[in-house]
Amino acid sequence: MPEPIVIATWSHGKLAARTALAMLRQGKSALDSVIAGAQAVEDDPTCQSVGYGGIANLIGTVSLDACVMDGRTLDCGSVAGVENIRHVAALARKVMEKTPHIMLVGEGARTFGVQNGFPLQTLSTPESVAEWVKQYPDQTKNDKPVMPVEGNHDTVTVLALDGKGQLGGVCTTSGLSFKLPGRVGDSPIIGAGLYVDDTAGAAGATGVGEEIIRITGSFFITELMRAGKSAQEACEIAVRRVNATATRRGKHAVAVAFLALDPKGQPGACATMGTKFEFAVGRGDKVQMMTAKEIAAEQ
Ligand code: SD4
Repeated sequence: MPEPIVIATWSHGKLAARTALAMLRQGKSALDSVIAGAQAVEDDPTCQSVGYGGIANLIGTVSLDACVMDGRTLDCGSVAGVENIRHVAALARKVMEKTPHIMLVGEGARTFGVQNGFPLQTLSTPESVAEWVKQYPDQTKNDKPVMPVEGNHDTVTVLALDGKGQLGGVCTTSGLSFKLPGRVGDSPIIGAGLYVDDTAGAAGATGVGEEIIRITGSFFITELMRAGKSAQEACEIAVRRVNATATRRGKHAVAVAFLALDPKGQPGACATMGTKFEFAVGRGDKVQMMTAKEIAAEQ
């Protein structure tokens, strides 16, 4: 039986990884564990990029995206542009379990949530409103989203391998700060923000979603692992593809990072240059913060 492992993006990934690791160690499934981990961050108002207290869009509304995927069955579910529901990872799971569909958006997703017992609430906190006002004091002078700067992109993407050798993954986010109303990034898009297949591996993303969607980042990494690349090599190739794509389009480097786990639980990570990417790794009885360089050195 494999040793369970969980990896989760950014510093608040530590809370997600701690929550998920405790469950994995009790024999819970990868999918149950990662969703509980993501939900702990959705509940944390100090995390201003996920769930309750998430940063608002251009017009000051918090609008959440999430998806989940089960590596055993390839079952997946997703919600996008959801307002007033905090636990969007659990909502994405409900879409997966209770509907013949994969993705629900906007008002439809919210109505489905209400029908399934998810409470409606404001997702803004005094702190998140103050942050929005501070960063974007005069919206009347701007008609384009302000592109993210370091620290403004903090999706929680959690990948785990459980004791039965099954993989599960989740992404949950308020998306890019100051996004246009209706904008959806990579996080709820199966294959872009997340892809999980026990027979190949699991991959997830964070950063500027447009560039992740452009290369179908997570599916790309998973298929590279299927073709024999390690999780680390696959993440590095995907980052090179992001860079090459940006160069070809005459753009400067963009902030994107990937995490991956192979079917045996070997992790990989890579980020574009200048992205101060860190992530939590939970294995044994410990959760530690690591960088892509540190995980690469372990290989
Ligand atoms: C998005 N990828 O909406 C998300 C933002 C993000 O870390 O990852 N932040 O494009």
